[in-house]
Amino acid sequence: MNIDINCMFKKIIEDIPKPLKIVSVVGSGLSKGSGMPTFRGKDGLWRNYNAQDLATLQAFRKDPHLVWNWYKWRMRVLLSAQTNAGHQTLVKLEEKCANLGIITQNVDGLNEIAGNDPSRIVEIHGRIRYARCMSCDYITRWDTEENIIEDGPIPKCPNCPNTFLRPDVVWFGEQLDHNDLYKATDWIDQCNLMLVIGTSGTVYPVASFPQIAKNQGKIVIEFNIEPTPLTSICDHSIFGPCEETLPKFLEDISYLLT
Ligand code: BV8
Ligand code: ZN
Repeated sequence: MNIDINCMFKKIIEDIPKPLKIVSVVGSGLSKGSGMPTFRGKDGLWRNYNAQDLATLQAFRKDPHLVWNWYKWRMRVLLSAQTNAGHQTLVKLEEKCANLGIITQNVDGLNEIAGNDPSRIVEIHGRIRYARCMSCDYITRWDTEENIIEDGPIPKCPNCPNTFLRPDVVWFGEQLDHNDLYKATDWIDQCNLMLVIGTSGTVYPVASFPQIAKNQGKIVIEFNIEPTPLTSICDHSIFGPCEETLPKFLEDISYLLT
């Protein structure tokens, strides 16, 4: 993959105040290289259901078995997934003291598994490996082999009789965690460079983060395989699979890193 980092891009990077303080806004495209399905691409479909129609409290209430089967399918894919060079690049940025934080829409936990400091990751749409009760504050890991068998039992709360647990994620129509939002917006305020990686820029409020960074005069660089609604906002877009473009980007800016 020959990514010609043109002189305009080099100028953009060189004009950023040093040391680089990078906040990364991440979507399912970062984990695509690890075999995880994206949400909206053709692989986002499961049994011909649209992910968006399953990731709601209404869908869960209507058919908890169907929604749990979807999560069990994703968990089975995830249990055999490895982190990819895109994840590892974000770890290297942290090792070079350039990573302020990662705001990820992904629920797969792969940034922490790759080696990023959990305190530098906001899983703003939740965590697929955990399940929580809808009546009390019970929460537990559920990603065990027996729990991910399709059409198997749905995890139940030990404290609340006959109460199903739900995946510990934020569904459409649900509020994001205020602490997560606070931490994410604080990193945007502090950063001098935002990387927007593998996201279609269609889910709010995360899709508004690049515009917020631009309004604050920050540099925003997009990594995607194709243009998105965010492309016109970004100072630069590097097109290609991010598991290839991110390592090349790190190579090209390494002279700027401590
Ligand atoms: C909320 C967890 C208050 C579950 C998910 C305005 C303001 C606020 C809210 C709204 C608003 N307008 C509408 C809303 C409501 C809604 C929303 O945004 N709807 C959209 C569809 C219009 N937002 C909410 O409900 C949020 N809650 O704001 O509360 C509120 C409530 C109600 C009404 C108003 C306000 C909660 C949203 C969270 C939903 N939960 N996931 C789970 O995972 O099971 S969202 C889901 O989408 C995933 O988290 C996913 O990560 C995320 C975003 O999608 P992407 O990551 O971008 O993935 P996608 O497939 O779309 O794109 C992949 C991209 O990667 C593509 O661009 C592709 O080209 C690229 N790619 C592919 N391969 C590669 C690659 N790039 C690089 N390299 C590759 N190799
Ligand atoms: Zn309970």
